[in-house]
Amino acid sequence: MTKRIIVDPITRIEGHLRIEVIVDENNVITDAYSSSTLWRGLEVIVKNRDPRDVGFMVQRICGVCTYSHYKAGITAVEDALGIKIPFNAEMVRSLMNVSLVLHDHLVHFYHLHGLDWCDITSALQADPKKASELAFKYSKNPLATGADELANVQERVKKFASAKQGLGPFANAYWGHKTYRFSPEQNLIVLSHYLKALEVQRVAAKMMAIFGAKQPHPQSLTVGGVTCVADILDPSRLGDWLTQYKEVADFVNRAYYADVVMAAEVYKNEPSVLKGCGVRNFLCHAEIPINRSETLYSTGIVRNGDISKLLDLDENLITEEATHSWYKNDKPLHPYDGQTEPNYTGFVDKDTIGPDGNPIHTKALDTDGKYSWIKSPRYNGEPMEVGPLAAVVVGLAAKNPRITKIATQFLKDTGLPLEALFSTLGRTAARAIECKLSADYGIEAFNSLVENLKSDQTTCAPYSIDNKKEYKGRYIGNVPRGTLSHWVRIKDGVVSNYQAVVPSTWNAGPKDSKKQMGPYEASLVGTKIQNLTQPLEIIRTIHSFDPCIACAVHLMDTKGNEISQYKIDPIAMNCNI
Ligand code: NFE
Ligand code: MG
Repeated sequence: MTKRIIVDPITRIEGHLRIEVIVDENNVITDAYSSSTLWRGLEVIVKNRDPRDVGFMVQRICGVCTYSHYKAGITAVEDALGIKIPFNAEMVRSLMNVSLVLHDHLVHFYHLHGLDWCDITSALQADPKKASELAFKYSKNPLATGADELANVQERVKKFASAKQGLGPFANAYWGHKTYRFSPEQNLIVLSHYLKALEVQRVAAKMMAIFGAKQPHPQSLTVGGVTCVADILDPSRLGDWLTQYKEVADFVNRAYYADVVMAAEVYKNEPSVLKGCGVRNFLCHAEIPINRSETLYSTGIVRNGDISKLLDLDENLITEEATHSWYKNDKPLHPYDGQTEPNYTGFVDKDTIGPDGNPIHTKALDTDGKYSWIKSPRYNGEPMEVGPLAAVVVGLAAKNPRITKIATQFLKDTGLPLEALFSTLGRTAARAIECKLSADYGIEAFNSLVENLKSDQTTCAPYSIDNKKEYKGRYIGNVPRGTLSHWVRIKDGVVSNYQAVVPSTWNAGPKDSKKQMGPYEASLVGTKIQNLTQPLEIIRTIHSFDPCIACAVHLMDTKGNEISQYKIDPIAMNCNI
């Protein structure tokens, strides 16, 4: 009988993700299955709707990267109708994108992924003075790490720990796990930044609301341009964005980047985080224009981790298939012809050996059949990793000057070889590099906007829809979790087909008909788990992708049928909700 470890749900992510792995007698993962157990329905909902409404609806795919789907929906329709939006609108969209990237990556590193690297209970044993001095090793100008400030952080967390609810949001982690590597002082530095990041992320959210009217689910994009005209023409609103941008960028450079350099130093000797890159093909698409000719991100494909060769991205080679997904029609289809017809086949009974070594009878994924609500996107028949690591790898291959500068500096600051990027640790570092890209260079879009406003105040392009004509168009670009594309067909003035191929779909999708694993699955194979009842290594690697399962599935049961039951023990969770 095989030994099967099931982690369900993976917490500190968006949505519902289940991971099942098979381990050998040495507790090394030999096979892995990634499954979304959540079902939603946005591609179907926008059918037969006015294409001008699509952006507002598809942004409901997700509550995290709402702006990404909003912009994708609007831009796909603009592409279909042949609309070229004014430069001011392009730059304002970039400023909103910069705001999103800063917010999203900060929250992910500290509040979703941080506790995979940082042992909070150890921070309570630290000497604050020593920690304060140590912070200068990782930043010339460290943030939130004065000795008094750090002592105060310890006091706050000790109060938490001794209160009725125990460690509160920090409870139920894997404290004392042997693969935690930070010293007590290093843990205290990260903990102080964790708390500070709670304030800074609010500033980043406000940045989005300046031009978006609100966050999440901003409101100011429209087919043809943007509607936030009064904000663009008001110097005090522009000034607000700039002040907030500087505050967040400062945190990225003095805290986030410094903490990742520190993590690289101590974790470069931890074998379990130096694996975790099973699919070595990477796809990225240009995004965030900062002037009339340059974007922060580059377009292309890198195969087998070979950054000496940048391959052109041919959009015709993108497909999605459903061999192991709960949909009808298993065939790989290009998204313009994609289908989204559910075909739920459920779980199966399995005899297996559990983490404690005892035989168990359990419901498990039907791994020979269909086992996920996520489809399997492929490029030219191959799986691709998308996301910050892909952005950095493709950026280096494309000789993108800004990405190359930051990535080269990171390798210099840490003494790591390039190969180290192809790992769980590298993926987490790549996200910091990507965040720094927006923190250091997002200002260029701001300057381009201000300069252009001196002679041109246009914010929207006129257009018309001919109901007798058929249109098709797409958005393809890069959002915080990787390359996102939306594909629309318009007929009789309404949407006739809509498909979203989403970053977490690329990464979290199940095997395909050729048994090729997607990036989550492949990243786990070969990892040794120290303690099968505490599979921190699985969680760390999966978290390094920053999963968003709402995005990955973007379907829901419109009849309100029960899909599955979740039993949560509030006492075990140790929280007071
Ligand atoms: Ni729901 Fe998203 C991003 C998109 S998901 S967060 O970034 O698109 O992969
Ligand atoms: Mg889709």
